[in-house]
Amino acid sequence: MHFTEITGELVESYRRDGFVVLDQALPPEQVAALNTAAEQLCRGDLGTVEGAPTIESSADVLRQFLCIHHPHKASGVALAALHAPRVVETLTAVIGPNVKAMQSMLFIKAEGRPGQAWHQDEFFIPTRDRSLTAAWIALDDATVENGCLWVLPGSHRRGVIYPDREQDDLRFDCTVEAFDFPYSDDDAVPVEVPAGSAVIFNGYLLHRSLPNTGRRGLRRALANHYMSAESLLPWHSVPDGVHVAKHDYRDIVMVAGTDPYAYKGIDDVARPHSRPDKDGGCDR
Ligand SMILES: O=C(O)CCC(=O)C(=O)O
Repeated sequence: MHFTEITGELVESYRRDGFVVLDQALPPEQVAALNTAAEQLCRGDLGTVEGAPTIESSADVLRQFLCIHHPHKASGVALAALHAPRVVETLTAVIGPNVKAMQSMLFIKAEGRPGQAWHQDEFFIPTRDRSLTAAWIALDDATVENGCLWVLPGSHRRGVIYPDREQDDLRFDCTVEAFDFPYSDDDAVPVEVPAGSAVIFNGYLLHRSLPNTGRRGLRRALANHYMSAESLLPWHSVPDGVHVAKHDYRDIVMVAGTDPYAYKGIDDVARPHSRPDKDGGCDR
């Protein structure tokens, strides 16, 4: 459901469906500034983007990227977007008073570029209290044609992480796909949103996107990830039992309330990097 106000009904809808749309989450000027930053990042004007493709034509530089991870590490505009007031207000309503961010992803997705197969974000970013929440902000109008998000409403409610496997479906990039869940593609609903609106969704919600099949045009979006500041984040850690349980990823940005682990300090380890798609091979 779409909301313009942060109400009890929004929270109820989020708990039931696992997602809500917050309309006009960002003003048009901020969307325009983010699109300028996207161009600067792709051109290399904001520093190195690891794994960036070799630029073949400076006119079409954006089209050569599918997604840049951690743009907030290079762009002040992307960093400011983590704090977007209406998004943060929604996050505190659905997560709690203390909220931290640990990741941003800037999708460029030009015509012909692939989507992401069914997945749950908590599979990749495992919080300890299931509080992972995405704010996926459309920077262009997102439509079925240009590859908007699709969701399986209510699929977060079991609190189960479904199995994942490699896939070679050309509609999707290199990311693994979730499978063996009790839903079919017929249960999926597209989430078409205008530029500036945010899809706020639960880390256990099954979602995917399809390729941009538009004739010409980008489908840009900024996906920011947040969680409760009370939970440790055993992310990017070596899987060796006890140490995983204690590990706490600290390259975070507090966006609301207080950080109970402030005494640990903040790390600065994440760097902007380009996500491979099948055009460039899936080696990581
Ligand atoms: O923007 C897209 O095409 C996919 C985004 C997505 O799957 C995600 O943010 O987890």
